[in-house]
Amino acid sequence: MIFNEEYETLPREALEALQLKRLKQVVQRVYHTVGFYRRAFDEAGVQPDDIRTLDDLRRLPFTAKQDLQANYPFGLFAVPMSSIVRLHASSGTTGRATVVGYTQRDIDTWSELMARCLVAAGLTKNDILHNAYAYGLFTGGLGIHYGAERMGASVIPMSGGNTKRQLMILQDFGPTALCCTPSYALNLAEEGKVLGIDMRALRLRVGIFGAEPWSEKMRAEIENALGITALNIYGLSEIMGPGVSMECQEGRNGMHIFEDHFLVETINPDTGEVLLPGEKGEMVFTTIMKEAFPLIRFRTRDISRLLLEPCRCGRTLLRMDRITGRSDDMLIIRGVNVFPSQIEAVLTGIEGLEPHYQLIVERTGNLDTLEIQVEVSERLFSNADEVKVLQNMERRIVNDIKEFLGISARVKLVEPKSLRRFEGKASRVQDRRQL
Ligand code: DLL
Repeated sequence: MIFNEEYETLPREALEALQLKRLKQVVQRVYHTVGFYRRAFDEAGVQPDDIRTLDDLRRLPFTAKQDLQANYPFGLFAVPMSSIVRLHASSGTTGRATVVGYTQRDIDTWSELMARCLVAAGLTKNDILHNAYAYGLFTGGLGIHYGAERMGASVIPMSGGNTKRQLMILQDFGPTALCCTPSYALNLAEEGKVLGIDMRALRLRVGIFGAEPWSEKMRAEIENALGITALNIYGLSEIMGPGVSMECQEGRNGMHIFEDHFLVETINPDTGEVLLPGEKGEMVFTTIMKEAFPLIRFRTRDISRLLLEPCRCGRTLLRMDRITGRSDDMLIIRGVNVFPSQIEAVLTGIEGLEPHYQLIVERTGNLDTLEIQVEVSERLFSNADEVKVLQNMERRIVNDIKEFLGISARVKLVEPKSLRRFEGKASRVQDRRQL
């Protein structure tokens, strides 16, 4: 089934005509309402009237996450605050957080695109959807919730955490669809098994998983453990939240991008050069329908490629492959986006620590773990006959990391000068997860 038959199956020519019309409008609008874009376009020597074809998109400058941070919190909004009905933010409360706003029409659009995703996964009004994405500033919970209501499924607003309760609801309410991160799906399966629940015998038949990288191997594991079809959903707060692209149950290979709302380009992350369709690189999106927070050529830092073969589901929308990496150092730990620089900011704010640290990320069972190894200063170390001093310090770091970044870490204080030093670019992260 296709939620919006007309727009999801447009012939390429009609789609491109629509895209061009919408692109011209959004470029005019941001130029006249957002100081940042006016300056950026002027600097690049391009005016809204210069956009005559879709290829002219390339003449516009990129927008980076740093631009969002520099205009924190609302500086890039293209409408007055009175027109904003919802705010969300990407995870991380220090430095790197980005805030996004929606008008009522943006919420309606997002709900429709999420409804398209759920219908692409085979959901109908008769389905019950267990939504275990976190509700709150994170876009996952509410984004999926509104989409489910829009297409008419019964949504259970579980939110994240409390696995035992989740398992109880899964048994008692009999949901037919599950939304959460892929690692949490495996975690649910594992915990269920421990409690003696036959997870394959639940009514679940389909799962919609995303918000973190996963693999075909994980897909097979989840499908086997839960007896379901597992599909991939992609999105990011800046562009909208979940629902930028979604795998269909017929194709199960790559996610259809809602190109009537988002223009996609693939670029070489080092040079910014636009690559040919199908070549692997960094995905760049331009929103052509958003009112409150339009983004022109936003660099996602996500590495993927476009899949050009037509899909048997009948949608004409291009697909993108799984995300295979990032062109920056962002980590996603238990669904929370974390930059090493955010951890560094917390560590350097604590007296008695040296700016030498290592981050070790592993997956134990199905859960991500983060260990922070950090050197203590000579002074603290020589005063540290009392084990208590070091223990207190460790506890403080754990608390600060939890408070500022929302993630649980293990902290190991190490002797001064004991961690590896780097001659060139420091490589402070060891990501040992094998997905
Ligand atoms: O994770 C939105 C979302 C919610 C997507 C629920 C899917 C489901 P952010 O917190 O802003 O938004 O994080 C966005 O997560 O740039 C990718 O690096 C990563 N990501 C999202 N979906 C996938 C996926 C939400 N399917 C960042 N595969 C993005 C791999 C993904 N990585």
